[in-house]
Amino acid sequence: MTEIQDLVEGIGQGEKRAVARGLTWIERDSEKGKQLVRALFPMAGKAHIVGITGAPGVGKSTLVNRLTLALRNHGYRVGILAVDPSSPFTGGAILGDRIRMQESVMDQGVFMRSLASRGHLGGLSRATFGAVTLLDAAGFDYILIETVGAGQSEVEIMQLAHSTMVVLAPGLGDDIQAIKAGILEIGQIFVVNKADRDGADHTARAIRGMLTLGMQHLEWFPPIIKTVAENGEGMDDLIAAIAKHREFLQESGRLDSIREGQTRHLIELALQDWSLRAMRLAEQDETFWTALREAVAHGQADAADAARKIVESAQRGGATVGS
Ligand SMILES: Nc1nc2c(ncn2[C@@H]2O[C@H](COP(=O)(O)OP(=O)(O)O)[C@@H](O)[C@H]2O)c(=O)[nH]1
Ligand SMILES: [Mg+2]
Repeated sequence: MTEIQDLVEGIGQGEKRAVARGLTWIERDSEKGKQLVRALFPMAGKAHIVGITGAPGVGKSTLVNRLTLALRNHGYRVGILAVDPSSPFTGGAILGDRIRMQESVMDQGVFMRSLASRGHLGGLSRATFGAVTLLDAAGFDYILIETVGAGQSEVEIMQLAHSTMVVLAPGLGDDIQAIKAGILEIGQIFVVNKADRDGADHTARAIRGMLTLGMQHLEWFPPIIKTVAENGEGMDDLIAAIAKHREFLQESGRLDSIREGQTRHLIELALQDWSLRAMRLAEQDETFWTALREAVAHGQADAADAARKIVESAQRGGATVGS
């Protein structure tokens, strides 16, 4: 058995060590990691993927911890990904999160990993896609992805989720600002956390007002759930809201189209890899490459012609002079 087949089998059986090793491959964005994701993808598709986004400090990590405990009490297995491009694995914020997570981490039915950006374009969303696929294939029923939701790759990450939860807290003064910043469109469930503080009802009403204004035409009206993540209040309401949203996705056929979109995404990633490899192969053949480059520079060939020649030569297994 090859190393990858071995790992695929271990992951399929939910072995934590195989899961951890596979995630490391994926996080490095290595060729082996990509092969692994492609091999695991057909095994995935059962988990419910929940995105948790919101400004720093609203209580996302605390909420993820509580939600995880509540889901465990219902007998579900939970995979958690903390995505924060500004905090590398050893960074302070993530470290704090990890300490808070420890209660969950001790449990066999829970797996938690922080993903940090490896610096190259699209690397974070690709790694997250791979990590979600892996946890799904490993049989986790719920996959929770926590992100601050600021940058482009985080928007892409949110598109991976079946249900996106937007978390707000009263008294931050930026409720309306956050709502204006396009967060209405991405949230299918709104959470007003820190409901133990003054102003939670006000925040909930403000969200409801904005939703009512903009979204009468929608088939799914996002519920607004008040929680106190610190003591676990509201977790069962939250679980019920997620279950209801999944039902909606199932009945409306959206669950199938999300899976189709993921399949398309996987093919697109493979295509990007393949075309980049073709490009590198062409560049390694100096004569071929120089001839192509100069032809384009002097207008004797179009860039698209050059691209076609690169693809053709890669199909033949390498660049050859004059082809
Ligand atoms: N009063 C109150 N504080 C909370 C609640 N949930 C979280 N916090 C606190 O808010 C702070 C930020 O929480 P954290 O989970 O790290 O927020 P994140 O940055 O969104 O992940 C921490 O000090 C938490 O203890 C809550 O429901 N009520
Ligand atoms: Mg956090």
